[in-house]
Amino acid sequence: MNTRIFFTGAALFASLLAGPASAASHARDTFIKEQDQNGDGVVTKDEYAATRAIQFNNTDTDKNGVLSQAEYVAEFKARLEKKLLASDRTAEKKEEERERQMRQTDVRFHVLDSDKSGAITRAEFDYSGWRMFTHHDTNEDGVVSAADPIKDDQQT
Ligand SMILES: [Ca+2]
Ligand SMILES: [Ca+2]
Ligand SMILES: [Ca+2]
Repeated sequence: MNTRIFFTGAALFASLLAGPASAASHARDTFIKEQDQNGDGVVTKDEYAATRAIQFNNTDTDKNGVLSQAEYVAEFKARLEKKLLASDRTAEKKEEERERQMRQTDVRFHVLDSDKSGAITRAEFDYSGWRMFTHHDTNEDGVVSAADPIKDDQQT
């Protein structure tokens, strides 16, 4: 197996899932900020599994056990609108950002829906989540923290 190709592919996949990071904060730090529930700066596997489960259940608004594209997009849009509300960018810039992000969200949905069934199952959701976790846990100690060295291919 060609590990270099694997890591490049994994990084691409993870950056697609994580979405664009602002210049000021790195994708790893954004990940920690969003997933660190007890605020100790460290994301453990248990903590991550717990927040992912909550996120899945909150997104699955009709509670049928899978995420439709509409549910997935709605969940992301709600978070995006909150971020845009807090941003001091002009209305025009916000609209540009909204359009760009929503396009990317559609792309992400189809990446996550790996068997192209039209919905994200819990297994597909968990798989992408662990891909992201291991992507950020570069020192492979089972937690994501500031101690994880940032790889060159993670700069986006
Ligand atoms: Ca934590
Ligand atoms: Ca659903
Ligand atoms: Ca680590």
